[in-house]
Parts: sequence; C-alpha cells; structure tokens
Amino acid sequence: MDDSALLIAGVGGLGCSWATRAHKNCLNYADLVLIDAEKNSLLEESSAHILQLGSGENLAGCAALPPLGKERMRSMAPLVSDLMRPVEMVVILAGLGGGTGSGAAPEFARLARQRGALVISIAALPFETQMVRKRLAEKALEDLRVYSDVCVQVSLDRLAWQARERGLDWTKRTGWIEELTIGLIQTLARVGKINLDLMDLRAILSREGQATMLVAESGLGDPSNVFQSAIDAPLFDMEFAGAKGCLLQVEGGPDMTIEQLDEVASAFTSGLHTDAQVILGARVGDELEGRMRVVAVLSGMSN
Ligand SMILES: Nc1nc2c(ncn2[C@@H]2O[C@H](COP(=O)(O)OP(=O)(O)OP(=O)(O)O)[C@@H](O)[C@H]2O)c(=O)[nH]1
Ligand SMILES: [Mg+2]
Repeated sequence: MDDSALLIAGVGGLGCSWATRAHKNCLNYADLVLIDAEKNSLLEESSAHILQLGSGENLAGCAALPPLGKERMRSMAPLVSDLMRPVEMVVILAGLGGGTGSGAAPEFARLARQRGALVISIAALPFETQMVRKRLAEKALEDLRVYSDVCVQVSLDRLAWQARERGLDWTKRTGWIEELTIGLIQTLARVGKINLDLMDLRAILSREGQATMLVAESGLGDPSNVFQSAIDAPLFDMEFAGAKGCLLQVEGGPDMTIEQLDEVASAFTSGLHTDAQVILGARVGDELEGRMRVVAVLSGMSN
C-alpha cells in the first residue's frame, strides 16, 4: 500500500504528542498530521503535515471551547480535502474534554469521511474527577462516533495508571495508544501470509452496534498471555462477549507455530456470538523473532 494511503492524525495537545510518538515507529508506512492551536504541539515533528488552528494573536489553544475548535477546523476544510486525497484510512488520536480535541476532532473526522476515508478514532475521556471536562467530552464523543467507522474509547484514569506503571509520562506517551496505532498501521500496510486489507476491515465494521479494538504483544512461549494482556487494555467498560464481528490479525516471528496461532485465535473468538463473522489473518515477520502480536477489531456489540 502507498505510504500516503494511511494517515495518523493528532488533534489537540494530548493527541498531537501521542500521534508524534506513534508515528516514530511507522515512518515508512503512514503520514502524520498534527492539528492544534498551540504552537508547542506542532514543533517537534518536522516531517508532519501541520494544520495550525487560529491565526494572529489567537494561538493559545481553544480554551476548553469546543465550538471554537470546531469552527477553526471547519475553516480549514479545503486544506483537509487536499490532505485527504490519497488517504484510505486515518487513525485520529485525541484527548477529549478541552477545546481543540473535543471540537476539532469530530469535525476532522467528518471531513475525512466525506473524502471517503475509513475513520478510526481513539478518544481518551477525562479523569473521573474532572466533572466539567467530562460533560464536554461526552458531547464530543457523541459527535466523534457519528463520523467514525470505529471509535475506541479509552479511560484516561486507566491509561495514565498503566503508563505510570511502565514508567512513562502519560502526557507524552502512553505505551498502549502507540501500540494500538502502530499495530493497526503495520497490520494494514504490510502484505500478510494470509493478507487482510481494508475491505476486510470495512466488512467487519459494517456490523450494527459498537466496535472497539485491542492489541497485544507477548512472547511465543505463552499464547494465552497474549489474550490476557489484550483484555487488560485501558478501555472504557465494554462488554466484548456477544460481539458479532471480529477481525483478527496474528503476527509472529518465523518460529511461530500453527498451534500457537490457533491457540491465540481460539482465545479471542471463544466468547463471541455463535453467528459471529470472523476474519483471520496471519503474518510472519523476522522482526518479531520469539514474539507474537495480535490486533483485534470487535464489532456488533450491543452496549
Ligand atoms: N489532570 C490533567 N489532565 C489533563 C492534563 N492535560 C490534559 N488533560 C486531560 O486531557 C484532556 C485533553 O487535553 P488537551 O489535549 O491538552 O486539550 P486540547 O484538545 O488541546 O484543548 P484546549 O487546549 O482547551 O484547546 C483534558 O480535558 C483533560 O481531561 C494535565 O496536565 N493534567
Ligand atoms: Mg491545548
């Protein structure tokens, strides 16, 4: 796939820093666009497309005013349209609850979708103690979901806790969001042993109901651990049981056996609806020597 067919988009302060980190690990597979009003978010990555919202003296964020973020994003529609021309799939990263992420991310998703791109958004929701931000985020999430093919909702409480456990500063990198983004981009960009493509992803996402994604990596020695670490994801509470669609890409080093592949696939699919449609892909990659990685897209959940 052409590398400009896949795009990672960071929106707002958190979104930009997470997207910048994720992109460092898939430079050859995807382009990056950073969207914010604050200059600081936009400085680090020289190879990124930059969409700076606002102009003149109005460069100080959207001050927790989503309508301002939305309006500024909308005024850039022609630029977004140009940017999206070669793009087949965009992964949007944003922290909701402020002005830019909450206002601009749904608007960017709308514009991207209008251009025919598959839109995957990963949205972090504010800490439980941030009541006002939570209300802003809920409204933004509603809009974002309308314009996303899949919207992965992440709890900032859980995300920050997990990042700290790993010794990471969650405002810059979270570990998990990068892994999900990288896993997804690498999965779709590379030709697999059994190749999955965007049509497969679209088929799974056409199911009615909620959809989410999981990613996990682990040593080959213990395939059941891959499933466990996937469901330890910092997602918002969501019931996976009963999902009616599942796209599963299992990747492993040259030493991965069919038995290990089968064990991981069974762990992921055993809780699904009895009529669930499952699309399975597998790939062997030298860079994964001794390891396995799984990316799962689950759809058609009722809650
Ligand atoms: N406690 C805490 N929460 C934060 C911090 N930074 C971001 N957040 C949370 O993350 C959400 C999104 O933050 P940002 O990405 O910085 O917001 P933004 O989209 O740039 O919005 P504006 O700056 O208002 O235009 C906020 O609503 C908060 O819930 C922080 O330093 N401390
Ligand atoms: Mg900001």
